[in-house]
Amino acid sequence: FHKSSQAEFEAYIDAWLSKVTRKLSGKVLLIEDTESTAQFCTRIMQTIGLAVEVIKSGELAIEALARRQFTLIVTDFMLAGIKTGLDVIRFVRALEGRPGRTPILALSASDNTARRVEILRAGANDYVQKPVVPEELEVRLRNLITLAELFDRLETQHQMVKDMAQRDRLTGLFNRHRLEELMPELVAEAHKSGGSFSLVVIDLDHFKQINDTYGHAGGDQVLVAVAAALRGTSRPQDIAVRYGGEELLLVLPGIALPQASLGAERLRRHVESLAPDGIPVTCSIGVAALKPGESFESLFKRADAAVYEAKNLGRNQVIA
Ligand code: GH3
Ligand code: MG
Ligand code: MG
Ligand code: MG
Ligand code: MG
Repeated sequence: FHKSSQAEFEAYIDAWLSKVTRKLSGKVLLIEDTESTAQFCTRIMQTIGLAVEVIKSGELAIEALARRQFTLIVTDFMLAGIKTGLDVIRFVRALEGRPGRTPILALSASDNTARRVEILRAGANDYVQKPVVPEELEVRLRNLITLAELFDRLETQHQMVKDMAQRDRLTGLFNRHRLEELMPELVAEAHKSGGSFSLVVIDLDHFKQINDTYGHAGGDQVLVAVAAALRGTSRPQDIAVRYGGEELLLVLPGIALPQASLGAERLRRHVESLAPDGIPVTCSIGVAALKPGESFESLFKRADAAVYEAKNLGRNQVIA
């Protein structure tokens, strides 16, 4: 094709384009110093839907790759300048770690097996022998992009699973497991900085009665509404947790006891005014602030004891 006439090439591309089933999308960085090869490969890649940026030297490619993300990298071995395609591959893989996110397709002019092995070992995912045959370039690009898409989807799902494992399904608040994961570091930080640190424990009043009167679904609605109220009053650095059935908790880094008590009282009044689905609900709240050297367990015991006291004093109140 390199030697055939432009008209023949156009006809070939047209015929081939009509056979391409799924167009790809994304931006390719093509690192190629030979003008004719660069143009040829660009044309093929654009035909299957890819945007292409051409860079002729390894030095400039490394500069671009340090600043920008590409869907895929296609690189020649010998380039304009001192750095080779191998240097570019090593740079990308050092930057991203292994296995890298960005697929790399190497172009090789020689049929030197040792060099191909070196390039693949450095982190290239595949290679195409020059002169480039359009169908081969297309199918190898397609495979690499499909794999990269699967990798992305896997990562998204992994993130979702991780997120689900640390949250309560009903309320979306963090669960007790996540609380236990977070507390040691946060408490140690508070001790180190000498900053304030408060804990608010909230227990819904007569919740069993709510369930008995309005059904389990009614009780669930109440929990969801109170959890939303909790989230609504908290800052980004606060940690709202569903600790148990109808026991919620708010960790307030940097907040001293008086301020935490005021916040708790505001929350208590807000819950009292909620009446989700017409269901009257109140809560009893215990507040405690971390003492020097105190463990989270000890802080929790004190806040929980305050809840117990609030219950004994008639419920729907804050004890600090
Ligand atoms: P008190 O004012 O002393 O706290 O009384 P209470 O009834 O709220 O406390 P108790 O601990 O006796 O009952 C808590 C109830 O919460 C019992 C349980 O069935 C209910 N519960 C726990 N988790 C859920 C849930 O996810 N949904 C619903 N609807 N109810 C729940
Ligand atoms: Mg070259
Ligand atoms: Mg109880
Ligand atoms: Mg209760
Ligand atoms: Mg309870």
